[in-house]
Amino acid sequence: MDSTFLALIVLGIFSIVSGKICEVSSGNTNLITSLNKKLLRSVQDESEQPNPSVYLGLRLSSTHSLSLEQEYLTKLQTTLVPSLNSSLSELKPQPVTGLLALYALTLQAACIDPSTATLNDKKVLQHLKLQLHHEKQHIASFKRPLTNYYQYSLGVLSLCVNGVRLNPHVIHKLTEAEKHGAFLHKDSASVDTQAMAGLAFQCLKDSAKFYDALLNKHVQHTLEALEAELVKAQDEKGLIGNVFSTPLAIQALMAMNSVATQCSTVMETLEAEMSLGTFHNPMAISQLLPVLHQKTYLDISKMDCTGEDDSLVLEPRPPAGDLTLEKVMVRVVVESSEPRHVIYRGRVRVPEGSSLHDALKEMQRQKPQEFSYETVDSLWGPYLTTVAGVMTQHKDRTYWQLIKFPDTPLIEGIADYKIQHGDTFILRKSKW
Ligand code: B12
Repeated sequence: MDSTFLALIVLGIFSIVSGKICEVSSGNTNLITSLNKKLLRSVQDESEQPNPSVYLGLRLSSTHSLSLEQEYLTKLQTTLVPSLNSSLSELKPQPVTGLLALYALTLQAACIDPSTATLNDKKVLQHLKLQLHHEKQHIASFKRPLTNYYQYSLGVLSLCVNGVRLNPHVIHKLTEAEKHGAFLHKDSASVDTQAMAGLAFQCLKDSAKFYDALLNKHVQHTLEALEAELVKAQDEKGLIGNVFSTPLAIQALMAMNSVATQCSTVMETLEAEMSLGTFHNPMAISQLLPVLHQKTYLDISKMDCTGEDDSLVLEPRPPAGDLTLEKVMVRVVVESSEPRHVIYRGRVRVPEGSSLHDALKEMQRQKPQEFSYETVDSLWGPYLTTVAGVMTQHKDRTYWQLIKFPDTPLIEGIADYKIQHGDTFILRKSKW
């Protein structure tokens, strides 16, 4: 038999057995280095809040700057520990499932045994188990988690990756949620949540020895359903959901060894988006980098922190040019719900390339009596909470939805969306 033909057969069998690894084309590997450097630059930016997901993105890469990673870990611990301690205090407890899960993964990615780390004198993993218990109780009473199913899945993933046996009832609640189509982002399917749950269920499948046959069967069914949903959602450009959910979805499909993923199409699209600068938010980069390095969050359990490539070096940044930018007009309509009515209508001129956040700041500066807004910090940047004195709250499930007129919801937040000439935005108080 011809040797090339044999090699092709072996490759074919290999990809069927081991699933597909979605790789960047060999001519574009410079895009990976450039994203790694972008993420490393963000950790030096004092105006950015330390973000555990960013640390995971750096750790799951093949090249490192070990000294900068170590510095970032220290910075993360100094900010996260007091904040988690206060959220977990018995006086005024706040649900922090997602952040706690990311913290436990951070410790593991740094090769610090999370089972030895404590918060308020209790083990980190113990806290996480308790958070999931509260989430489960909340679902039993109110038919939805305390936080959301994305964080619930992240919690399950983190405990599982840390080798902890989960309470079967906690797992069962997640299989039920999947079955009843509860993984939503407002009214449509949340690919990010399906992907995070997919990663969690793959980990549970790999830990089958901890659970009984019936639960393992449920886990297997849910995993198959999630794989089918992710594959079905892949569009002609290879995207699953939108450009920001696709990296997590690909991570999940890679972890599942799925053979149905359209790898070359999706990687082509992601490479084009990387070249366009779409991935500039550190959180977005942090969820994409593992894919580019053929890793998933499940690989955190295998990390041993030895013999790592320490060759990632940042060149000095070129000085920013002194550009005089043209000004563009932006219109903002603020709408309240139930009944729907306009509570404010305004316009403002801002330099080209400004963000929606810049425009809101300028509107507030010019007319503080008429227009004001408030934000809270989050891992994705500033999250809009109050507009024109109207507040949204997690407990009543309201939020300010960002819409580009007439009806296109933005897929980025106020600080990331770059204004285009003639943009009109609707800030609509909505229910999720
Ligand atoms: C749940 C969720 C929501 C919920 C949050 C409330 C809830 N149910 O808990 C709701 C439906 C309200 C929501 C709203 C929005 N979301 Co959302 N959301 C998520 C999701 C699935 C999980 C977030 C989470 O819990 N993270 C874990 C915890 C530990 O991190 P955290 O930072 O503390 O979490 C808080 C913030 O992330 C904040 N939040 C949620 N969404 C967004 C979006 C932005 C831009 C910001 C700054 C903050 C933010 O709410 C979280 C809970 O308190 C993520 C998916 C993902 N990959 O992260 C998308 C995601 C973050 N959301 C996204 C978007 C675009 C939005 C909106 C801008 C949509 C819109 N057009 O209005 C709005 C935010 C508008 C605003 N007011 O600033 C994008 C962001 C992409 C990007 N490049 O910025 C993501 C990645 C989904 C996606 N693939 O499109 N979201």
